[in-house]
Amino acid sequence: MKGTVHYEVRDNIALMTIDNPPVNPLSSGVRQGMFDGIAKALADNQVAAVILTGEGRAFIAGADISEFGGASAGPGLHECINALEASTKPVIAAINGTAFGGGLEVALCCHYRVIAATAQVGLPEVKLGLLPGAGGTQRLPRLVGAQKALDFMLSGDGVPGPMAYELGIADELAQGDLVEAAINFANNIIAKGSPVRRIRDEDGKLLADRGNTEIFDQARKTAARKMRKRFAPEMIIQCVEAAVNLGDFDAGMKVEAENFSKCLKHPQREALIHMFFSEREVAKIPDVPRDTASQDIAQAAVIGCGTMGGGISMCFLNVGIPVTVLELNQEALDRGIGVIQRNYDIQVQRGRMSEAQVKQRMGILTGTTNYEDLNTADVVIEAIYENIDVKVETFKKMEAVAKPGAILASNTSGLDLDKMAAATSRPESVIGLHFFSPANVMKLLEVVRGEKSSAETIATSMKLGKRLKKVAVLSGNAPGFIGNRMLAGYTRQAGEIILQGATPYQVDNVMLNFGMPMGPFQMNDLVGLDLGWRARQLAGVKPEDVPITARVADKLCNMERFGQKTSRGFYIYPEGSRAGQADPEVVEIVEQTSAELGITRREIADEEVLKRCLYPLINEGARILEDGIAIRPCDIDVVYINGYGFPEVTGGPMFWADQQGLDTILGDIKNFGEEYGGDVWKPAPLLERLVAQGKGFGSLQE
Ligand code: 3H9
Repeated sequence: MKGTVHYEVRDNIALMTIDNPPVNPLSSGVRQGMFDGIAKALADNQVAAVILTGEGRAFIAGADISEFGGASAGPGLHECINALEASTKPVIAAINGTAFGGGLEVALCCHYRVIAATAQVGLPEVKLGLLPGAGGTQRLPRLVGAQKALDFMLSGDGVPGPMAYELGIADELAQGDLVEAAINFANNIIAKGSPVRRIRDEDGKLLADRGNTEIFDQARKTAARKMRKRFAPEMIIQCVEAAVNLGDFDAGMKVEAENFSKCLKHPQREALIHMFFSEREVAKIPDVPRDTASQDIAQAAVIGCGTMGGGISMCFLNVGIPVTVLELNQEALDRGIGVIQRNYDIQVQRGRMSEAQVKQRMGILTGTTNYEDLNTADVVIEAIYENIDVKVETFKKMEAVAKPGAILASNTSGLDLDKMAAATSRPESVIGLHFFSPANVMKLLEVVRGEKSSAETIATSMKLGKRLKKVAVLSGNAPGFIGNRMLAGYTRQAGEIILQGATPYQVDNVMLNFGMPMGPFQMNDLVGLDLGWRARQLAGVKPEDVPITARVADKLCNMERFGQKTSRGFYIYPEGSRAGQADPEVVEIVEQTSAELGITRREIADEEVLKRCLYPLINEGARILEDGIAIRPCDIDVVYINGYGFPEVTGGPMFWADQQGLDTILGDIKNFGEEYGGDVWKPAPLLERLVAQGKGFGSLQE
């Protein structure tokens, strides 16, 4: 059995301490320990009250997610919490740290809750494709009302101890030692002879909400907007509706159990739990053990204060790390710092930040035009434009001033890191830190290891990623790294499909329906069609040598339709709007381009569009694994979900591919190869091998 509960009696109080490191999930041993502990306390005449608390940084992190889908020993969670709630002696939860999911539900079964200011409570089940299935959907609305309970459960976000107290989730905010505060609280109850308080028996808040359908209509609208295509939110809303309308606790629990079971069986649940573990797995690097020494990053420097440099600087400022940002001249520096200030001001206007927080962040930002000023930074990141020669020169300048041992990093999105490392005499300190735009928003950080990057440099960079609140994934050094290398096939296919008969709007709609936040052409408009067009002009590429998949975009650029920035690209953007409208003129340009290329257009089914856009990702993903650029399939999934908007509910491209069946995908890839030819449809050897063995990508991680 996993985990345990320590039991001790202090005077007239039984103290039960959950011990299941690192975060005390409700594994079999914990459930057994709670079940036995409460029985023991009830049988002991000396005991007048029970306190339940957690060892270490968590109270209880929730149900043990790793037990889902398999058989588990010991009493069930419901048996345990029913025993706690039914106790005739008062049970007090002393919430010392994180009380999430089943953890908060256990606390809600206790008769009272005392919380530490540093603790956090939340019901994050929705993020795992689940609902609070241990009475949370029935007890929380009784405690705080349907509206607040829904906000809480649909966002899945935690709230700190003081807010939990304000909301009425906790009865006391502890000052000083938590267990002592809980003992005092218990003795007060005993002295007053207060009855045990069972939330299940309270219905005042529910009666106030009965008949108010507006709460649920609003919740459904919010869920449709913020959690598009998710199954669990509607299940949660139905449970709270049942709590409010049925009134009877056990009848509400029945609805909760039915809906929990539906969520548990849903493929989204499996995919989201795969993501939960994958985001933690990516931190594990076989040849860089967890105990590898790492450096403390107390100061950072960023070279370049354009879109990327400014965003990267904000990442550091947001977590309190002082930054020196360098630009070539004062004008560019002022402009860059002005943009950072404006971005923070917008946060204030939206109520997401206070003036004081902005002042604090701007107070630890220093601008310079002098490389010498970078000499105290523990990490120096270049974020200048993508040109290998300029980057090599920049690395020479960086190393000339950087202090010994400082990490020298490049934000390149695909250039050869080893060439930059070779320009320095300390290649062991060189690493790629590829942030995604907007850097202060996007969660992904691709950490690129060069041939000579030391274990210490890698360990420091991965830890830095976590500190910057990013999901850091290690990639090998090869063109495009993991993400952009895979993306190339996707965007090229989209370009080809429109020449063969689809419209850009059909392709975008197919990808939107799949769950992407935007389609490939909407993405092109956002990034700017002019980037590729200008690069081709600078390189002197003749019109006839422009890749056919870029021909339409180049024609649009010749008409000064660069995308969102000029209010016209593949779409038309009405004044101030980011929502584009389809444009018949673009369809004409596409059709005309097909004709020029001698391509006969035909109707292309949505299913073909989807397969042709997604399968190149999977085929290339297999090659990336084979080349050792990504460590595991789950690393690719984490990259695609956090950096490229791949829908989280699919579990990422490699997990999704396993769910579709690799044999079907390989068959389609071969068919597309026969029909369209090209390297993109040459099956990756790993894909063929896995199909021959009847295995999936997941088998590579077993
Ligand atoms: C639920 O409760 C359903 C019920 O309503 C109904 C049931 C009937 N189980 O994140 P960290 C592991 S659903 C198993 O790096 P942090 C994690 O994998 C659950 N393992 O630490 C990692 O392992 P490793 C609702 C878990 O301090 C290690 O613990 N609860 C669980 O950054 C450390 O984790 C949630 O959704 C778990 N529940 O963050 C909470 N939780 O070291 C999910 C963690 O081998 N957990 N592990 O890689 C979290 O949000 C964060 O882990 C937490 C700690 C905030 C608790």
